[in-house]
Amino acid sequence: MSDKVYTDYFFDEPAFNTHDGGFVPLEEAKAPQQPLNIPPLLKPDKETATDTYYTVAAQPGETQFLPGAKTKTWGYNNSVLGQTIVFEKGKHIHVTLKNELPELTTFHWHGLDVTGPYVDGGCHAPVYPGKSSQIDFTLDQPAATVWLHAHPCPETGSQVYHGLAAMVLVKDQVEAKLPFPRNWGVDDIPLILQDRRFHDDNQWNYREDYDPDGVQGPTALVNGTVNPYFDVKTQRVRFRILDGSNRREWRLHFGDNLTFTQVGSDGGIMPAPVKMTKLMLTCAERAEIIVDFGNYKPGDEVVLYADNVPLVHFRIHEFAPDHTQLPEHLVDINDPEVTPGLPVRKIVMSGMDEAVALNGKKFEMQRIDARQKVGDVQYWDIVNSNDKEGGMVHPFHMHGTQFTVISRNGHEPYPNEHGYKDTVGVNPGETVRIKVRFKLPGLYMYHCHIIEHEDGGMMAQILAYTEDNLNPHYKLMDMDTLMKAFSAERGVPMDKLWMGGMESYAKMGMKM
Ligand SMILES: [Cu+2]
Repeated sequence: MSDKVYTDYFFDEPAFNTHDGGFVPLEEAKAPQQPLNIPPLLKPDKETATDTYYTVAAQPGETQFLPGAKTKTWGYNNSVLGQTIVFEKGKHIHVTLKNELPELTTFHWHGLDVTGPYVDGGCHAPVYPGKSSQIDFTLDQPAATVWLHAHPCPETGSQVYHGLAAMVLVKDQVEAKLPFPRNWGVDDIPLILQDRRFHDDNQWNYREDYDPDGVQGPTALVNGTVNPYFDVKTQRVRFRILDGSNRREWRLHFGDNLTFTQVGSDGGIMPAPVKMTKLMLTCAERAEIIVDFGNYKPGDEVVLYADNVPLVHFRIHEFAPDHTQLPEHLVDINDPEVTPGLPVRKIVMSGMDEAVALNGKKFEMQRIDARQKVGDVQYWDIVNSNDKEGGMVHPFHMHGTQFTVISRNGHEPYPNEHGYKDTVGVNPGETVRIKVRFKLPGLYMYHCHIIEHEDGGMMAQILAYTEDNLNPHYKLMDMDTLMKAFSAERGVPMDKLWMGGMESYAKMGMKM
């Protein structure tokens, strides 16, 4: 492994969200320390040599985050967030999606190469309250840390904020042979990073905290734990970090500037490990890092910080010495040649607040914005047209595929961007070139993953087609059907229905 240790966050400092007028800084937790919640692994309903069956239920519940009243929350097979779902590459997976919530939701598999728009679970795949639906797929993608979250446009922000987000692990034989910790809850630890504001009686209030540039709160939650500690009982610990926030980007570092090693990004293990002391994640991005606590002794405490706010306290216990060295090369990344003759596709993310748009338009569920042939490899240039001063980093996310990052304003991508990605933070004034190939036919959304930006219309959809099916027909959701459903479910007349993203359309004089 290269001995170089990177000591910066890579992103352009003037664009950090700390400078934005609407920024809500994290506050140091006042609640007593609690053990870090580890979302348990979901048990399959049934498993055979070739097939695995799961039931994933979106359900309402109550969660004890703080002393006093419990908070009303939603989760997957859990009161908040979810049980962790494990998929094995090559197996045929069957999932029953149950909606036990009072309103419609969708089940989006963020980072999975599955066909859209139904299995992928974006806005066109509603499951109505009290109903369930079935999906099945066979995964052909490398081991990775991905996630499941609700995605009913323009209500994604509110539902994710309510707690509908769960970690999903893809496993394969390549990762299984690498010298990585993989004992779940012991030395293989999820860190789902979110932030919330607790109102009276410890309740969340999405509408009161609504901001078209992203909803934030001053209290950090890690796996739904306020002010967590974790007992370290092995020298090396692997952390699977997910930015599951609606808007917050997380700048992470350990006390003592402890060096750690990033081994994975969104789409799986990186070709080579990267040593660093600082890591910034934008919304929906994942990083797998391995931390070596070998220089500490029982009784020591190591703190993980977000900016300067303590996030997790690692309490060091006795552990057996571990001298495992990571190889210099971890996995091969298949980087296909660009298909000759194709133009570079240009995607412009523009505006702030209610004015956000993608290629000058707001998202429309019934409009297909682009087409690309399955198997073709094309460059996409992702442009953030905001000013360097006063702009935001837009995390650009694609459904249905993992891309590679080619360049940032013509320069090398960041050192930890050489693996597969499905989300990439684009600085104001920057053009990020990515290489895109769809393996499966379908209709796929691509958008900013500041969730209020996507709900506000910074989103579009592309048809990945095959030569023998140039114009597949999909039944797409429409605003009238959606509004009627929410109106009936909430017992609110259509003209009184409030969804955050709709304000962005209304203020721009547009209909969804
Ligand atoms: Cu954005």
